[in-house]
Amino acid sequence: MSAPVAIVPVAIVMGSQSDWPTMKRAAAMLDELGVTYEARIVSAHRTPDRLHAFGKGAADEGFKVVIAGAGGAAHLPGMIAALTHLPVLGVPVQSKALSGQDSLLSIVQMPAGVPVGTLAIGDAGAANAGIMAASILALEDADLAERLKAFRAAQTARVAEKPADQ
Ligand code: RP5
Repeated sequence: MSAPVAIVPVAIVMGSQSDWPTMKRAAAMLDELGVTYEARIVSAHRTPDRLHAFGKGAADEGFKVVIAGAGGAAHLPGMIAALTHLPVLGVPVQSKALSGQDSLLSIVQMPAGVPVGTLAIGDAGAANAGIMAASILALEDADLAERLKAFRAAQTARVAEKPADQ
């Protein structure tokens, strides 16, 4: 008998290899919080069939949350949201030409009925997407909720009351 396949709850998808330095911030947060994920390159424009297959099959694959990052004409998060009922968190990757404002506007301004939870441009947005994915999963996972609380408490404890070297 084969071993049961472990459920991986988070998919991190990105439009290009060039998005990975940003999107690995989401992966690092999920690692820290003990949440498993799978990272894939899915381009809305260069691999449209892969995009369609991923969006249609994400729930059946067992994913609970999708983090989608793209830059420039960043249609990936919105198209995935059009293809699945799963929550989609969109990360605008900082583009060279317009510093990510193009990415942000093409992810955030979705029509009513097809939401994408849009985070900040760049590294902070990717890190927060990881934390937010964990927060969503923690609604049904008490151990993860405790790890999230500990993470937040440790973050608070690291903030000094006074600046160093004054
Ligand atoms: C988008 O185009 C990707 O998400 C990436 O942010 C941007 C540039 O892609 P590359 O030309 O670096 O592959 O589709």
